[in-house]
Amino acid sequence: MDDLKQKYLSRIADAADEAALEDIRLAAVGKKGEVALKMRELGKMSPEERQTAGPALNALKDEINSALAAKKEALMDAALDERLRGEWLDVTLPGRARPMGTIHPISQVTEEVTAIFADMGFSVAEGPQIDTDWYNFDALNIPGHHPARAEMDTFYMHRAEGDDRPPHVLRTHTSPVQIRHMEKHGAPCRIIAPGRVYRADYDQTHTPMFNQVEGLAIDRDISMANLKWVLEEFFAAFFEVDGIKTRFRASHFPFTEPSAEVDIQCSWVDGQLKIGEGDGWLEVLGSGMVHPHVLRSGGVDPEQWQGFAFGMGIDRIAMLKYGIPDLRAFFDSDLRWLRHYGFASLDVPTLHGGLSR
Ligand code: 2NL
Repeated sequence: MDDLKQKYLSRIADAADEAALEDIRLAAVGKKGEVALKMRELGKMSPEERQTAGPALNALKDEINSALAAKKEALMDAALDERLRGEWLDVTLPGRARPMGTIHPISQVTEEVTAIFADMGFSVAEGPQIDTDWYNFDALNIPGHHPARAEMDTFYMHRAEGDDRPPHVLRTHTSPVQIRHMEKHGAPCRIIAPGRVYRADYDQTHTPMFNQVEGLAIDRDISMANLKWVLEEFFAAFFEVDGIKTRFRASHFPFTEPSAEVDIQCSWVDGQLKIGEGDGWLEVLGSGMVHPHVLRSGGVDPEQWQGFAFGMGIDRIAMLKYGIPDLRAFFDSDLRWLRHYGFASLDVPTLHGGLSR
C-alpha cells in the first residue's frame, strides 16, 4: 500500500497538466483503478486483515483524492499566471501616433463666433436648409417682383408634375431661421443663426454653398447703439484686438430700415493685411434695424417691439483671421490643405481658454 501511495503521489506531483492528472485519477481511484482493485481483494481477506486493510485503503483513497485536488488547483493557478503574463498590457504607454482628423476652419470659426455671442446672451437657432419661398423671401419683405430674388441667384427645387404650389428653395440666407424663431418664441429675443446657405454663383470669391451667421436681437427699446456695441465687442474678441474701430456706412436691404454696411479697421503693410490697426477699412458685415414688415411676418408687433439684425459671411471672416487666401479651397477636401489649416480636435474654442490657440 505504501508503494501504491508513493507511486501515485509522485505521479501527481509530476503531472504536467489537467489531462495528465485525470489519467492518474482514473488509474488510481477510478472505478477500475488500482485502489478499487485492492478494495475488491478485501473480500478474500480474513476479518482481522480486513479490519486494518479496509480503513488503510480508504485513507489511501482520501489522500490520493486530496493530492489530486491540490494539484488541480495548482495547475489552474499556473495556467492563469501564464495567461496573465501573455495578455499583460502596459496601460501607461503613450498612445501610438496615427493619422488624425482635424477640425475644419469653418467649424472652428462657427464655434468661435458662437462662444463670443453666447457670452453676450445670444443662443443658437437652427432651421431647414430647404424652405418655402415665403420664409426665404416674402417674410423678409422681398416681394415676388423684387430684384433681390434675382440678385440672390436662387436655387429652386422642382415640384412634381401638376403640382402648382410655389417651389421650395435652397435658403439664400439664414434669415428664415430667425422668422421661424420669432413665430415660435416671440419677443424679446437674442439669437444667432449660423449655417449653410446657397446661391447660384461660382467664381474666385463665390461658391454655390457658403456659410453665414445672422444675428437678431428684439426688445422694447433696442437701437443702433446696441448693435454697434455688440458688433464692436464681437470684432474685438474674434480678431483678438482690443478697441478695434468700426465704420457704419448707410446702405439698403429690404429687411432692415435703416440699414448699414459695417467695415472694420485694417492696414496693409508690405502686402500683409493687419486687422484692428491702421487707417484702411474692410467691409465685413451688413446690418440694420429690423423692418416693421419683417417683425410682423414673425408675429411680433412692431408697435411694441423693435430690434437689430445683422448678417456676415463665416467663410470670409475665417479667411481674414487665419490668412486663408483662396475661398474655393474650403470645399476641395484636399487632405494637405485640411492638415495645414485644420484645428486640433480637442482644442475647443472658449473665451477663457483662448479662442484660437
Ligand atoms: C449681408 C447682409 C443682413 C440681415 C442680414 C435680417 C434677418 C431678419 C430680419 C432682418 Cl430675420 N434682417 N438679416 C439684416 C441685414 C443684413 O445681411 O450682407 N450679409 C452677408
